Amino acid sequence: MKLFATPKSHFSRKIRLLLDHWEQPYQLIDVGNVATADPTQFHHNPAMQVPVLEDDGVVLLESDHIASYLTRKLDPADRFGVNTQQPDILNARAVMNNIMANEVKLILAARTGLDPKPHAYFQKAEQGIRHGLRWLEDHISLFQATQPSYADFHLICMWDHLDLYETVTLPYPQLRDIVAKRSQSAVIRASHPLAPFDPKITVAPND
Ligand SMILES: N[C@@H](CCC(=O)N[C@@H](CS)C(=O)NCC(=O)O)C(=O)O
Repeated sequence: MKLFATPKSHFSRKIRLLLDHWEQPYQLIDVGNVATADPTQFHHNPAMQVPVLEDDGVVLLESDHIASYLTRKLDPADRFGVNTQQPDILNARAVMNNIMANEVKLILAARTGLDPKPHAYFQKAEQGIRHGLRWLEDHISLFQATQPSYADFHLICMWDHLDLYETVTLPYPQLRDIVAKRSQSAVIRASHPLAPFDPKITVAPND
């Protein structure tokens, strides 16, 4: 099983956290700079994004589709609630995906030489992040179950990435507390965006 990703990719970390909790061995392949406009660098994903999963001849794009596929294959009882149909959890996950996508817009604008600040398009993206975070803070009960869930993993990936890039200030004490509590786990810390790729599972591109 191969996961094409980058060490800092928050969308890829959603999958890494599932695989790591299932103790499933996999090769983690760093595709390099995601601003590159060449599908071959992304295992031929025409969207030119990570994560991409390759497993037993199956290639799968899109983090939540990958999570769903892996759950059906490795964890049919779905202990992390990946395939939940609960509207409030699905809404929380949509809000988090939107925050993360907006952050990607802002980061890639800056990385490719465009200052996002004066543009209404990017100002809306930043506002989308702030409104989303406020919505999540106001729906904190969705994250307070005793057992960690895929929604918790998603929150951790989103939060640590925002914190690292300092995209916005983070005055959301309840979200911060949940992430801090969950991050006491070594499994969760192992995929922090600043943690090195585990050499046991890391291979160079093109291997
Ligand atoms: N909807 C996609 C989003 C993936 C995504 O945006 N990944 C980022 C890295 S965290 C990326 O590759 N961005 C490159 C780009 O958007 O051009 C998913 O959930 O897999």
